[in-house]
Amino acid sequence: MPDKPKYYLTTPIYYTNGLPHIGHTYSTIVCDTLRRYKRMRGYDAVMTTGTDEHGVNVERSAKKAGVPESEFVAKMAAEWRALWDELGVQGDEFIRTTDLKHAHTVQWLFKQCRDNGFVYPGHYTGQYCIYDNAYVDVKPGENCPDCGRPTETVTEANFYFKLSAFQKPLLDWYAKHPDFIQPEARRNEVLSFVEGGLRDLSITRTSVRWGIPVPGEEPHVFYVWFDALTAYLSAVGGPQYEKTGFFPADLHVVGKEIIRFHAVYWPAFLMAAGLPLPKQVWAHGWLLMDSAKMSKSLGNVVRPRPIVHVLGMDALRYYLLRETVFGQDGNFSYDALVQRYNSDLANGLGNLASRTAAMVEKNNGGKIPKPATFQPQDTALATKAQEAIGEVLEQYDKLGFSLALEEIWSLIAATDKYLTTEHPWSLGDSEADQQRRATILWTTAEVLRIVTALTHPVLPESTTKVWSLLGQPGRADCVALDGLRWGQLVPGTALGKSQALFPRIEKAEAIERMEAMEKEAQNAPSPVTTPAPASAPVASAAASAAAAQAAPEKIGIEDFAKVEMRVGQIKTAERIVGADKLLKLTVDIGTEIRQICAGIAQFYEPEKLIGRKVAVVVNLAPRKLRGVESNGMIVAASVGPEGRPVLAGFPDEDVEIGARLK
Ligand code: ME8
Repeated sequence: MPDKPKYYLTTPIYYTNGLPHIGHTYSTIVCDTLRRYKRMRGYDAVMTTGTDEHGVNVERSAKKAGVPESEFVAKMAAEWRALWDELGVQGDEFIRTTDLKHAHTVQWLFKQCRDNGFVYPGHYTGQYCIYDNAYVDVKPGENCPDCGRPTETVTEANFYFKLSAFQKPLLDWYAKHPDFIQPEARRNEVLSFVEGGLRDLSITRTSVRWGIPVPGEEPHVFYVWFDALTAYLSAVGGPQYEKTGFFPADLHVVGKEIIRFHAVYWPAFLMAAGLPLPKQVWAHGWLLMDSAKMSKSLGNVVRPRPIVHVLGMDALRYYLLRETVFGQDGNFSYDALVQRYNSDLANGLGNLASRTAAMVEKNNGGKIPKPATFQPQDTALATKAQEAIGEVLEQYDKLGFSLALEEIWSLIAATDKYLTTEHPWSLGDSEADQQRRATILWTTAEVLRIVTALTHPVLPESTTKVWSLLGQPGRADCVALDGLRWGQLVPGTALGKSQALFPRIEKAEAIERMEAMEKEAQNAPSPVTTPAPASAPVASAAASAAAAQAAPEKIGIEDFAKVEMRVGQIKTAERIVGADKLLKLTVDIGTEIRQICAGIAQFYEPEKLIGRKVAVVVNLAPRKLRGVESNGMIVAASVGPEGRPVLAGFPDEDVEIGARLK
């Protein structure tokens, strides 16, 4: 038997500094539906989803939760995973960017790009908050948007990726592959961005600790996007991708705000490394809440769990795919959700299934009847169903989920109408009536079988029940859609057990319950609140490498022992031109004289510092502040709302230079 064709698709790799809302759910459900669909079309389809776990935001969130980063991300990733399970998502690979295999792939990709001459060392200049240890997106002179304290213009050493070299190759690629970026509007947006010229991209950081180390170049860690995009490769074999045969991806599904990363940076990295490019990047629109993008930062999010608890997972899947045209923005409303549930699922599919089963039970002893002579109205419904198969598959192929579902529900509506017109319940016991009823019931059950198979990728839970209710062999997900035809329902098949599908629900009550649960979820403590026990396993070697440098709020003595602090004596102190808050010091730490920059210039006169004994962290990785190397840190208290630094010192005794602080 020939091998099945392979199909590889991906969701974005979601940030772990928050929990999923239904915007994230949307992308994931789209991919899960497509993966199920492709499998039913005979593909060996594989889907990757996962969590993007590095970077300053995770550092901060972990700090806020009072746990080490490795523990924070492990708990958050477990939450994301559990939710996808509850939504019936069958991701084949859940990649975490703290997985060791991922770290190796990122390091390998970097080496390929570097060996091919597309990486060079340089410096990055930006506004840096010395209190939060992070670059912030503000102009020189502006304060940190997070803590409100002054920022510094800082220059740090970085490795740059020669993105500028890929302007022409990318434009050539887009021209040769007109379907590479979808939809059209996003393609145009990317084209004009690339045509406008590409600037080289800084792909490492020395100001961030929580990241994948650049081998041999510590303290450099990879920029989160170089790290996260590579997850698509590490999930399917990494450097050995040829062995799995799934790389490059057939489809990357992303939200429209991250199209540039996927349609410009990612293909450029791959070209630089000599790797094949994905076939397509599809950017869908946003779920809006009150006309604004649903997002954690705006606080206007709706979570999937309350909806799943009240209406079931299929209801949410159906609503998301039916209500929004793929590629466009769509507004979320509880009202429309319950409306869809009652009209399309309870009264539509659910009602058709239960009344068909009840009629077959009552009139034919629970066995699919044998049809007699088909009348034109039976044949008309058969034709509609047969045509629907073709149309629905075509729409699924184009990611036209809402149109596919519209087509299926139009078939359900036609069948309801057919039953109303043919009213099999009012036929009598004569031979002719029995035969007519058998024909109508077989026809109705056959529509239901086709509808069930076509809807399965979207409604996996309920269609599995309908499939067994119809007594069909195998599982609904094993149906070969390519072989689905009108007329395959075998008379005499015994119906299976009837199970509740979509019980009708009162709209106001459903909304009230979902809103109450949403409120509860918003007020619930974060899933990550307790400090890690000393023996807590770290997420991975990559995480532990980074965690070794991290400083959680509560740590064991062995962690504290990693910080080496010594008594130092300031030998020289001078201001730095252009950096009015920084002083450049040379400090004797007993074994050597170190150059250290300290953000104390506004509070200490340089001359008065000479000879002063201070506490120095001596094993900090060196970094550049305003282009000046700083090799260690002077310990100071941060006093008052403006964070005035007060140097720690030893007024009681003349301590020896180089003595260790324990
Ligand atoms: O951007 N409507 O992660 P993220 C529709 N880690 N989709 C939405 C949405 C909304 N209101 N809000 C979020 C990142 N999404 C990076 C990705 S990939 C290598 C790295 C979906 O957690 C949408 O797919 O911010 C969007 O692109 C993604 O979640 C962003 O997730």
